[in-house]
Amino acid sequence: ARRSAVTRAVMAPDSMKDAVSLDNDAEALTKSMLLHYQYSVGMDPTTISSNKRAAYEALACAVGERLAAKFNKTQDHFKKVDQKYGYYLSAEFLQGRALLNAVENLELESSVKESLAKVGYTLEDMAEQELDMALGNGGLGRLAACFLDSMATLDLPMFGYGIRYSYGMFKQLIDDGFQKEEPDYWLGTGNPWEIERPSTKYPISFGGKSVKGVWTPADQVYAVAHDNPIPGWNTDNTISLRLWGARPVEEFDLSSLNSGKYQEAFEKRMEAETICAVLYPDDSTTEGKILRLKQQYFFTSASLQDIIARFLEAGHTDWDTLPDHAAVQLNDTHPTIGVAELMRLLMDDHGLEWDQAWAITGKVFAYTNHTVLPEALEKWGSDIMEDLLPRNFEIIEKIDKQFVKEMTALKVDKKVIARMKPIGEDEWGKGKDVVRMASLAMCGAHTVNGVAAVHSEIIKDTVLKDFYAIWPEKFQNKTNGVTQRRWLAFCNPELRDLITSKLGSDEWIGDLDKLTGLREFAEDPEFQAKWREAKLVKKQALAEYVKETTGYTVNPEALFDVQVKRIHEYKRQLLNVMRCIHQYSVLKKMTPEEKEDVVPRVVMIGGKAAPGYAMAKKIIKLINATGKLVNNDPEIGDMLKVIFLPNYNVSAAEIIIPGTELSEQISTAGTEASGTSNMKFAMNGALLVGTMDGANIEIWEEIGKENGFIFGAEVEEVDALIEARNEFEPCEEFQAVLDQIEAGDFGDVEFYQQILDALSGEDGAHYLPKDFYLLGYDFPSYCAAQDAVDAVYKDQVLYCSIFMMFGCWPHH
Ligand code: B1N
Repeated sequence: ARRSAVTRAVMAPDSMKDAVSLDNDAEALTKSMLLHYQYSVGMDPTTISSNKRAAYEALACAVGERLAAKFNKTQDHFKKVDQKYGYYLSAEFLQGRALLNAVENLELESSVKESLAKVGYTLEDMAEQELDMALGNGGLGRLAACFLDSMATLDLPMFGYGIRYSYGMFKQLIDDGFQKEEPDYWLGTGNPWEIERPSTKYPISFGGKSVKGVWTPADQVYAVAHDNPIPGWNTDNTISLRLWGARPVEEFDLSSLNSGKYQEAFEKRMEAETICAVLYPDDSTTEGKILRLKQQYFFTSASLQDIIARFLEAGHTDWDTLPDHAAVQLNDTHPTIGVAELMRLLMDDHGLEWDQAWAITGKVFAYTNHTVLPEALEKWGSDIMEDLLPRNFEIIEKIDKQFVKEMTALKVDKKVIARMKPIGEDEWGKGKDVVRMASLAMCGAHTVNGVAAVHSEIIKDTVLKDFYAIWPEKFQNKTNGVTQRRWLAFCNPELRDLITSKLGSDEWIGDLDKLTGLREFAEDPEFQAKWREAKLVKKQALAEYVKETTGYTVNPEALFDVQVKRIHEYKRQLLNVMRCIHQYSVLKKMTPEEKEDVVPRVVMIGGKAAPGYAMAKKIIKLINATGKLVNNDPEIGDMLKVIFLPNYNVSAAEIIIPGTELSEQISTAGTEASGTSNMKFAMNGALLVGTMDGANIEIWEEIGKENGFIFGAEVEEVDALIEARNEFEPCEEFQAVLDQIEAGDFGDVEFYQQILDALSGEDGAHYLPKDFYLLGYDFPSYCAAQDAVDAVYKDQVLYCSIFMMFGCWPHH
């Protein structure tokens, strides 16, 4: 909907021409907003105070043109200095909302508030109008979004490249305790932040045949660029998240329209639009759907063509210098088809020979691994790959042959080569040949990294073990990080202002290590009191949010205990709710005197289940059923509340995380690659109860293990414990919870049978070995860790000083 400032200057009457200013003061901003209200949104100016949505759009345009100005300046600068660009290729970017982030980074807060006051709105009114840009599933997509923020703030010349999905992550509704999914047509109301570039487009081909390296495709679409400017903090540097949308090459077939065949006429158009229609809602699992491979190839090919165009446009002619001008980071294997695609572009479009192209390719790509779960490792049937991308498949076959030759020369065992090579037998797929994307990434990239120290070690012993044996020098660690702009400074201004006043400057917003300066105040009673005040404000806001979204009233004085993340067996929301059920029984048996001593607690669990993940959906139902039983029991009152937070997403997280006092990071050791909400909670002063897994370990290294609530089996013990599962007897309390579920306390026993089978059934009753995630083994130490939390919470001085230690966790 946005017109540029220039267009408006031309369109505006003479008297208004001087009004087109991109200054940041309230007067200039108000003028921009009012002009956009009339000319971009197309509304009668007298209606602005009664049309919130249109006012938001006008404000977004006014802020957006200021972003665009900085973006243009940045691109200009990058071109002049001809630096090396970094490119982050990701099938997911979980951006959330843009308005507040832009307003804060552009330092427009006071002007915007003043402008809005004139038309009767608050900044919150406007923020609430914006739909989340939910083009991601969870941690992996949000990591990509946090990286963009960091790259912009660190003045780096970078681009994010992804897909402009029309439908983002589904909306989760809770109906009688069950998850219901609704499509998220976020583009339906328009996206005022994006700049569409119809002339920046590349052809993307599919199907057909490749004969002797000459590809005759069956279909073609265009990938069209849409830039989403990403501002940095305390800098003018503004980079782009460039998302590709699909357009038909020919608009529609006029001859079939003329002969009355409307459907045929628009078929190609529909086909093109389908590619970018919807984000696959699987987190840490993959479904081998052709459309997903199409999506991956579509955005990867477009991005690589764009990268090459930029290289050529800068006047470079020596292809060997491409790696000096472009570094491409592969966010998991989702863009890994890029290895074959860059080879294809260099050879078929630009005339390079294989060896030269291969040397360049290896220097351009780096690969990040995000999971060790076998169900998430991408494999495509060779037949599917060959049908959809015949020329790329030919190239992969040659990479495969070259790899075998190289390994044979290194005297690697034949069996080992067979399980490593890019094309090989699928161990689950009845001997069918598949393309193994992680193997292709290992061959085509110069480095691979895990996302937390422990995870980077685990991949060396498990999924990438064979590659570690031959290419140890390729292995690195890059522990994940989060942006303290969105996750502390902007979503928790109360705490931000307190920290800034104590440190005497807001430099920590650009350099989190500066937070260590808070350590000396950890036991300062005045600071603790202010800290508690700030926390209470956020707890009240969270309590209101709970009321609005669930109808439950919770006491802001209780301990707020939160687990928010995708629902997955390995993340063990089930362990959490089982402890709640156990705790309920404990409370029911208490004498009135004992009850006096209880630390009241609100346990909140939120997250989406992949629509096809039956077990995860049953866990959601069990949490809701537990809430229904516990929350309505007058004997329990405020002592315990169990709440399921519906439709967890980025904007909900911005309310939930600041209001949390205890964060649950309780995955089975060795399963959560990193986790990133653990860092966001820590920055907002929450205690952490968790296992020695992912980035939890590094957080505890910083703050001292004595300040952690650590429980459960450690990575080294897990395999042996799973092995010994049939000899293991869980404790009475654990068994009692299972008995309660079996007794029907939470509804239909048959419905929960799968949960009972997974935990206690014989091997074979479930798709994984009995209690594969060690809930029974970890249950007693989990309960003990929770009791330790209660003890600390009672001693508010100790609790506050530990809070402060968490705030001091430096960022990597
Ligand atoms: O990536 C995050 C980590 O912090 C989490 O621990 C990890 O679980 C997450 C296939 C995935 N790993 N794999 C995925 C997502 C979508 C998909 O289709 C796999 N997500 C993670 C950031 O490093």
